[in-house]
Amino acid sequence: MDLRVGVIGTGAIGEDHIRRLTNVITGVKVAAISDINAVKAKRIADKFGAKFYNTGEEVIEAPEVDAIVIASWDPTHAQYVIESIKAGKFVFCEKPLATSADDCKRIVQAEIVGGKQLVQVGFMRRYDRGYGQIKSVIENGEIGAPLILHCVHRNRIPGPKHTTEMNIKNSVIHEIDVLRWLLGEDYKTAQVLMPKCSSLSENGLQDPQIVLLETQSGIRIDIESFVNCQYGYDVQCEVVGETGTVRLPDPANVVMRSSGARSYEIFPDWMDRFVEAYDAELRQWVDAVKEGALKGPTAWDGYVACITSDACSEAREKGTIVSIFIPECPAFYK
Ligand code: NAD
Ligand code: ISE
Repeated sequence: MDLRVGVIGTGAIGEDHIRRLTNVITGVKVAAISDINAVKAKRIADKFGAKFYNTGEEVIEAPEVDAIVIASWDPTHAQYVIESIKAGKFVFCEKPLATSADDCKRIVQAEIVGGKQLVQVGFMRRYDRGYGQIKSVIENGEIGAPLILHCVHRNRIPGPKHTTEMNIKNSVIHEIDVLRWLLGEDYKTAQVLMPKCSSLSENGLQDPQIVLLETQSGIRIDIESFVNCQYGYDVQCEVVGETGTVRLPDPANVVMRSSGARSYEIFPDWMDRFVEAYDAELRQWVDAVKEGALKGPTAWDGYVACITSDACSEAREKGTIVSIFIPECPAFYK
Protein backbone atom coordinates (compact mmCIF):
# COMPACT_ATOMS: atom_id res chain seq x y z
CA MET A 1 0.00 0.00 0.00
CA ASP A 2 1.21 3.52 -0.79
CA LEU A 3 2.49 5.68 2.05
CA ARG A 4 0.28 8.80 2.16
CA VAL A 5 2.33 11.94 2.77
CA GLY A 6 1.24 15.46 3.73
CA VAL A 7 3.56 18.25 2.58
CA ILE A 8 3.74 21.62 4.37
CA GLY A 9 5.39 24.31 2.26
CA THR A 10 5.15 24.36 -1.53
CA GLY A 11 8.01 26.71 -2.37
CA ALA A 12 11.10 25.71 -4.31
CA ILE A 13 12.05 22.53 -2.48
CA GLY A 14 8.50 21.69 -1.37
CA GLU A 15 7.31 21.55 -4.96
CA ASP A 16 10.41 19.60 -5.97
CA HIS A 17 9.84 17.05 -3.18
CA ILE A 18 6.18 16.70 -4.23
CA ARG A 19 7.33 15.99 -7.80
CA ARG A 20 9.89 13.51 -6.48
CA LEU A 21 7.40 11.73 -4.19
CA THR A 22 4.91 11.53 -7.07
CA ASN A 23 7.06 10.77 -10.13
CA VAL A 24 10.39 9.39 -8.92
CA ILE A 25 9.81 7.33 -5.80
CA THR A 26 7.49 4.34 -5.77
CA GLY A 27 5.18 3.21 -2.97
CA VAL A 28 4.25 6.74 -1.91
CA LYS A 29 1.76 9.44 -2.85
CA VAL A 30 1.20 13.01 -1.75
CA ALA A 31 -2.25 13.11 -0.17
CA ALA A 32 -2.37 16.59 1.38
CA ILE A 33 -0.70 19.95 0.91
CA SER A 34 -0.63 23.31 2.68
CA ASP A 35 1.19 26.62 2.34
CA ILE A 36 0.45 30.15 3.54
CA ASN A 37 0.58 30.97 -0.19
CA ALA A 38 -2.78 29.28 -0.76
CA VAL A 39 -2.97 30.17 -4.44
CA LYS A 40 0.23 28.36 -5.30
CA ALA A 41 -0.48 25.46 -2.95
CA LYS A 42 -3.95 24.90 -4.46
CA ARG A 43 -2.46 24.90 -7.95
CA ILE A 44 0.13 22.31 -6.93
CA ALA A 45 -2.50 20.24 -5.07
CA ASP A 46 -4.63 20.16 -8.25
CA LYS A 47 -1.63 19.29 -10.40
CA PHE A 48 -0.58 16.35 -8.20
CA GLY A 49 -4.03 15.15 -7.15
CA ALA A 50 -3.66 16.05 -3.47
CA LYS A 51 -6.12 17.72 -1.08
CA PHE A 52 -5.40 21.35 -0.12
CA TYR A 53 -5.64 22.33 3.56
CA ASN A 54 -5.62 25.87 4.93
CA THR A 55 -3.06 25.19 7.66
CA GLY A 56 -0.10 22.92 8.32
CA GLU A 57 -1.77 21.75 11.53
CA GLU A 58 -4.74 20.45 9.51
CA VAL A 59 -2.37 18.51 7.24
CA ILE A 60 -0.73 16.93 10.29
CA GLU A 61 -4.10 15.94 11.76
CA ALA A 62 -5.64 14.75 8.47
CA PRO A 63 -6.75 11.11 8.75
CA GLU A 64 -5.64 10.34 5.19
CA VAL A 65 -2.06 11.43 6.02
CA ASP A 66 0.37 8.81 7.38
CA ALA A 67 3.56 10.92 7.48
CA ILE A 68 4.63 14.55 7.07
CA VAL A 69 7.20 16.43 4.98
CA ILE A 70 8.03 19.95 6.20
CA ALA A 71 9.43 22.30 3.56
CA SER A 72 8.26 25.68 4.85
CA TRP A 73 10.55 28.52 6.02
CA ASP A 74 13.15 27.71 8.65
CA PRO A 75 11.43 29.48 11.63
CA THR A 76 8.24 27.42 11.11
CA HIS A 77 9.90 24.00 11.37
CA ALA A 78 9.94 23.53 15.15
CA GLN A 79 6.17 24.07 15.67
CA TYR A 80 5.25 21.64 12.87
CA VAL A 81 7.74 18.98 14.01
CA ILE A 82 6.37 19.12 17.55
CA GLU A 83 2.78 18.90 16.25
CA SER A 84 3.76 15.86 14.15
CA ILE A 85 5.34 14.15 17.16
CA LYS A 86 2.17 14.86 19.20
CA ALA A 87 0.11 13.29 16.39
CA GLY A 88 2.43 10.24 16.50
CA LYS A 89 3.36 10.64 12.80
CA PHE A 90 6.75 10.22 11.14
CA VAL A 91 8.08 13.57 9.95
CA PHE A 92 10.78 14.50 7.46
CA CYS A 93 11.84 18.07 8.24
CA GLU A 94 13.98 20.06 5.83
CA LYS A 95 17.12 21.49 7.38
CA PRO A 96 17.57 23.23 9.74
CA LEU A 97 15.52 21.30 12.31
CA ALA A 98 14.89 24.68 13.98
CA THR A 99 16.47 28.11 14.09
CA SER A 100 17.82 27.72 17.64
CA ALA A 101 19.29 24.96 19.75
CA ASP A 102 16.62 25.63 22.40
CA ASP A 103 13.84 24.78 19.93
CA CYS A 104 15.74 21.65 18.83
CA LYS A 105 16.05 20.63 22.48
CA ARG A 106 12.26 20.87 22.86
CA ILE A 107 11.88 18.61 19.83
CA VAL A 108 14.37 16.08 21.19
CA GLN A 109 12.59 16.09 24.56
CA ALA A 110 9.18 15.64 22.92
CA GLU A 111 10.48 12.73 20.88
CA ILE A 112 12.04 11.03 23.88
CA VAL A 113 8.81 11.49 25.92
CA GLY A 114 6.86 9.97 23.01
CA GLY A 115 9.21 6.98 23.18
CA LYS A 116 9.80 6.57 19.42
CA GLN A 117 12.11 8.17 16.85
CA LEU A 118 9.77 9.92 14.43
CA VAL A 119 11.94 12.77 13.13
CA GLN A 120 14.37 12.79 10.21
CA VAL A 121 16.23 15.96 9.17
CA GLY A 122 16.89 16.80 5.50
CA PHE A 123 20.68 16.75 5.68
CA MET A 124 20.82 15.26 2.18
CA ARG A 125 24.56 15.66 1.65
CA ARG A 126 24.99 12.42 3.62
CA TYR A 127 23.36 10.76 0.58
CA ASP A 128 25.63 12.42 -2.01
CA ARG A 129 27.92 9.94 -3.76
CA GLY A 130 31.00 12.20 -3.50
CA TYR A 131 30.69 12.75 0.24
CA GLY A 132 30.04 9.01 0.64
CA GLN A 133 33.29 8.23 -1.19
CA ILE A 134 35.22 10.68 0.99
CA LYS A 135 33.80 8.96 4.08
CA SER A 136 34.95 5.54 2.80
CA VAL A 137 38.44 6.88 2.03
CA ILE A 138 38.75 8.28 5.55
CA GLU A 139 37.34 5.18 7.25
CA ASN A 140 39.59 2.85 5.21
CA GLY A 141 42.62 4.83 6.40
CA GLU A 142 43.65 5.62 2.81
CA ILE A 143 44.85 9.17 3.59
CA GLY A 144 45.76 8.61 7.24
CA ALA A 145 44.12 10.61 10.00
CA PRO A 146 42.37 13.80 8.80
CA LEU A 147 44.13 16.98 9.93
CA ILE A 148 42.61 19.90 8.00
CA LEU A 149 39.45 20.41 5.89
CA HIS A 150 39.01 23.20 3.32
CA CYS A 151 35.41 23.79 2.25
CA VAL A 152 33.53 26.17 -0.01
CA HIS A 153 29.76 26.74 -0.13
CA ARG A 154 28.75 29.30 -2.74
CA ASN A 155 25.27 30.23 -3.93
CA ARG A 156 24.72 32.28 -7.06
CA ILE A 157 22.36 34.78 -5.37
CA PRO A 158 20.66 34.84 -1.96
CA GLY A 159 16.90 34.42 -1.46
CA PRO A 160 14.86 37.59 -0.88
CA LYS A 161 14.68 37.08 2.90
CA HIS A 162 18.32 36.08 3.36
CA THR A 163 20.14 37.64 6.36
CA THR A 164 23.75 37.69 7.56
CA GLU A 165 22.86 35.11 10.24
CA MET A 166 21.42 32.75 7.59
CA ASN A 167 24.81 32.29 5.89
CA ILE A 168 25.50 29.95 8.79
CA LYS A 169 22.09 28.88 10.14
CA ASN A 170 20.57 28.16 6.73
CA SER A 171 23.57 27.44 4.50
CA VAL A 172 26.75 26.40 6.38
CA ILE A 173 24.54 24.16 8.54
CA HIS A 174 25.00 21.62 5.71
CA GLU A 175 28.78 21.57 6.23
CA ILE A 176 28.32 21.51 10.00
CA ASP A 177 26.33 18.30 9.66
CA VAL A 178 28.10 16.53 6.83
CA LEU A 179 31.63 17.16 8.17
CA ARG A 180 30.64 15.90 11.62
CA TRP A 181 29.25 12.80 9.87
CA LEU A 182 32.42 12.40 7.77
CA LEU A 183 34.77 12.73 10.72
CA GLY A 184 32.62 11.05 13.38
CA GLU A 185 33.42 13.89 15.82
CA ASP A 186 31.64 16.84 17.38
CA TYR A 187 33.06 20.36 17.39
CA LYS A 188 34.96 22.13 20.15
CA THR A 189 35.28 25.76 19.04
CA ALA A 190 33.93 28.19 16.43
CA GLN A 191 35.16 31.45 14.99
CA VAL A 192 33.78 33.54 12.13
CA LEU A 193 35.90 35.94 10.06
CA MET A 194 34.29 38.68 8.01
CA PRO A 195 36.29 39.46 4.85
CA LYS A 196 35.70 42.58 2.79
CA CYS A 197 31.99 42.61 1.90
CA SER A 198 31.00 42.14 -1.74
CA SER A 199 29.92 45.43 -3.31
CA LEU A 200 27.05 43.43 -4.87
CA SER A 201 25.64 42.56 -1.46
CA GLU A 202 22.28 44.19 -0.68
CA ASN A 203 20.08 44.91 2.36
CA GLY A 204 23.00 44.99 4.82
CA LEU A 205 23.96 41.37 4.12
CA GLN A 206 27.53 40.67 5.26
CA ASP A 207 28.81 38.31 2.61
CA PRO A 208 31.12 36.39 2.19
CA GLN A 209 31.99 34.91 5.59
CA ILE A 210 34.64 32.42 6.71
CA VAL A 211 33.69 29.91 9.39
CA LEU A 212 36.52 28.24 11.32
CA LEU A 213 35.66 25.12 13.30
CA GLU A 214 37.83 22.92 15.50
CA THR A 215 36.77 19.35 16.25
CA GLN A 216 37.21 17.66 19.60
CA SER A 217 40.44 15.93 18.47
CA GLY A 218 41.84 19.19 17.05
CA ILE A 219 41.05 18.86 13.32
CA ARG A 220 40.81 22.37 11.83
CA ILE A 221 38.13 23.27 9.28
CA ASP A 222 37.70 26.38 7.17
CA ILE A 223 34.42 26.99 5.32
CA GLU A 224 33.93 29.86 2.90
CA SER A 225 30.27 30.86 2.78
CA PHE A 226 29.46 33.15 -0.16
CA VAL A 227 25.75 33.33 -0.98
CA ASN A 228 26.04 36.00 -3.68
CA CYS A 229 28.95 34.72 -5.80
CA GLN A 230 27.01 35.39 -9.03
CA TYR A 231 28.53 32.66 -11.21
CA GLY A 232 26.73 29.53 -10.02
CA TYR A 233 26.30 26.95 -7.25
CA ASP A 234 29.64 25.65 -6.08
CA VAL A 235 30.29 23.22 -3.23
CA GLN A 236 33.84 22.05 -2.54
CA CYS A 237 35.44 19.97 0.17
CA GLU A 238 39.02 18.81 0.56
CA VAL A 239 40.27 16.68 3.42
CA VAL A 240 43.99 16.80 4.16
CA GLY A 241 45.16 13.66 5.94
CA GLU A 242 48.53 12.51 7.32
CA THR A 243 49.46 10.65 4.12
CA GLY A 244 47.21 12.06 1.38
CA THR A 245 44.23 14.20 0.48
CA VAL A 246 40.75 13.55 -0.86
CA ARG A 247 38.51 16.05 -2.60
CA LEU A 248 34.81 16.20 -3.52
CA PRO A 249 34.44 15.75 -7.30
CA ASP A 250 32.74 18.40 -9.39
CA PRO A 251 29.39 17.15 -10.75
CA ALA A 252 29.81 15.07 -13.90
CA ASN A 253 29.15 17.30 -16.90
CA VAL A 254 30.23 17.23 -20.53
CA VAL A 255 33.26 19.34 -21.42
CA MET A 256 32.57 21.63 -24.34
CA ARG A 257 35.09 23.13 -26.76
CA SER A 258 33.54 26.15 -28.41
CA SER A 259 34.24 29.82 -29.22
CA GLY A 260 37.92 29.45 -28.37
CA ALA A 261 37.26 28.03 -24.90
CA ARG A 262 37.00 24.70 -23.12
CA SER A 263 34.15 24.79 -20.60
CA TYR A 264 31.59 22.81 -18.63
CA GLU A 265 28.35 23.90 -17.03
CA ILE A 266 28.22 24.93 -13.40
CA PHE A 267 24.76 24.25 -12.00
CA PRO A 268 22.76 27.34 -11.00
CA ASP A 269 21.56 25.94 -7.67
CA TRP A 270 21.27 23.05 -5.22
CA MET A 271 18.26 21.50 -6.99
CA ASP A 272 20.33 20.03 -9.84
CA ARG A 273 23.65 19.70 -8.01
CA PHE A 274 22.22 17.39 -5.33
CA VAL A 275 19.30 15.83 -7.24
CA GLU A 276 20.53 12.27 -6.70
CA ALA A 277 21.05 12.90 -3.00
CA TYR A 278 17.51 14.28 -2.56
CA ASP A 279 16.11 11.27 -4.42
CA ALA A 280 18.12 8.85 -2.27
CA GLU A 281 17.25 10.46 1.07
CA LEU A 282 13.50 10.53 0.40
CA ARG A 283 13.51 7.03 -1.11
CA GLN A 284 15.20 5.71 2.03
CA TRP A 285 12.83 7.74 4.25
CA VAL A 286 9.71 6.35 2.55
CA ASP A 287 10.98 2.76 2.87
CA ALA A 288 12.02 3.30 6.48
CA VAL A 289 8.68 4.84 7.45
CA LYS A 290 6.89 1.86 5.93
CA GLU A 291 9.14 -0.48 7.91
CA GLY A 292 8.56 1.62 11.06
CA ALA A 293 12.21 2.52 11.85
CA LEU A 294 14.06 5.57 10.51
CA LYS A 295 17.68 5.36 9.32
CA GLY A 296 18.58 8.94 8.34
CA PRO A 297 19.80 12.01 10.24
CA THR A 298 17.98 12.23 13.57
CA ALA A 299 16.56 15.02 15.70
CA TRP A 300 19.75 14.67 17.77
CA ASP A 301 21.83 15.40 14.64
CA GLY A 302 19.61 18.44 14.01
CA TYR A 303 20.11 19.55 17.63
CA VAL A 304 23.91 19.19 17.54
CA ALA A 305 24.03 21.12 14.25
CA CYS A 306 21.99 23.94 15.79
CA ILE A 307 24.14 24.08 18.94
CA THR A 308 27.10 24.50 16.59
CA SER A 309 25.42 27.10 14.36
CA ASP A 310 24.28 29.07 17.45
CA ALA A 311 27.93 29.09 18.59
CA CYS A 312 29.00 30.33 15.15
CA SER A 313 26.42 33.13 15.31
CA GLU A 314 27.70 34.13 18.74
CA ALA A 315 31.29 34.02 17.47
CA ARG A 316 30.38 36.26 14.54
CA GLU A 317 28.54 38.77 16.73
CA LYS A 318 31.28 38.93 19.39
CA GLY A 319 34.24 38.59 17.02
CA THR A 320 35.79 35.98 19.34
CA ILE A 321 36.43 32.23 19.45
CA VAL A 322 33.47 30.52 21.12
CA SER A 323 33.54 27.14 22.87
CA ILE A 324 30.95 24.58 21.81
CA PHE A 325 29.42 22.31 24.45
CA ILE A 326 27.59 19.27 23.10
CA PRO A 327 25.63 17.33 25.77
CA GLU A 328 26.11 13.57 25.96
CA CYS A 329 23.99 11.81 23.34
CA PRO A 330 21.04 10.06 25.08
CA ALA A 331 20.85 6.27 24.70
CA PHE A 332 17.57 6.86 22.81
CA TYR A 333 19.61 8.14 19.82
CA LYS A 334 22.53 5.69 19.90
P1 NAD B 1 10.74 28.98 -0.44
O1 NAD B 1 10.69 30.37 0.11
O2 NAD B 1 10.85 28.78 -1.91
O3 NAD B 1 9.49 28.14 0.06
C1 NAD B 1 9.07 28.15 1.38
C2 NAD B 1 7.56 28.05 1.38
O4 NAD B 1 7.12 27.98 2.76
C3 NAD B 1 6.87 29.28 0.77
O5 NAD B 1 6.00 28.84 -0.25
C4 NAD B 1 6.09 29.89 1.93
O6 NAD B 1 4.88 30.49 1.56
C5 NAD B 1 5.88 28.67 2.82
N1 NAD B 1 5.58 28.97 4.22
C6 NAD B 1 6.14 29.91 5.00
N2 NAD B 1 5.62 29.85 6.24
C7 NAD B 1 4.71 28.85 6.23
C8 NAD B 1 3.86 28.29 7.20
N3 NAD B 1 3.82 28.75 8.46
N4 NAD B 1 3.10 27.23 6.85
C9 NAD B 1 3.11 26.74 5.59
N5 NAD B 1 3.91 27.24 4.62
C10 NAD B 1 4.69 28.27 4.93
O7 NAD B 1 11.98 28.28 0.30
P2 NAD B 1 12.70 26.90 -0.08
O8 NAD B 1 13.99 27.20 -0.73
O9 NAD B 1 11.74 25.98 -0.71
O10 NAD B 1 13.08 26.37 1.38
C11 NAD B 1 12.12 25.75 2.20
C12 NAD B 1 12.82 25.01 3.33
O11 NAD B 1 13.64 23.99 2.77
C13 NAD B 1 13.75 25.88 4.16
O12 NAD B 1 13.69 25.45 5.48
C14 NAD B 1 15.13 25.61 3.60
O13 NAD B 1 16.15 25.76 4.57
C15 NAD B 1 15.01 24.18 3.15
N6 NAD B 1 15.83 23.86 1.96
C16 NAD B 1 16.64 22.82 2.01
C17 NAD B 1 17.46 22.52 0.94
C18 NAD B 1 18.42 21.40 1.01
O14 NAD B 1 19.41 21.41 0.29
N7 NAD B 1 18.19 20.39 1.84
C19 NAD B 1 17.39 23.31 -0.21
C20 NAD B 1 16.50 24.36 -0.23
C21 NAD B 1 15.71 24.63 0.86
C1 ISE C 1 19.27 26.27 0.88
O1 ISE C 1 18.23 26.38 1.82
C2 ISE C 1 19.86 24.92 0.92
O2 ISE C 1 19.66 24.14 1.80
C3 ISE C 1 20.92 24.70 -0.08
O3 ISE C 1 21.36 23.37 -0.09
C4 ISE C 1 22.05 25.62 0.31
O4 ISE C 1 23.11 25.51 -0.59
C5 ISE C 1 21.57 27.06 0.32
O5 ISE C 1 22.62 27.90 0.74
C6 ISE C 1 20.38 27.22 1.26
O6 ISE C 1 19.89 28.56 1.19
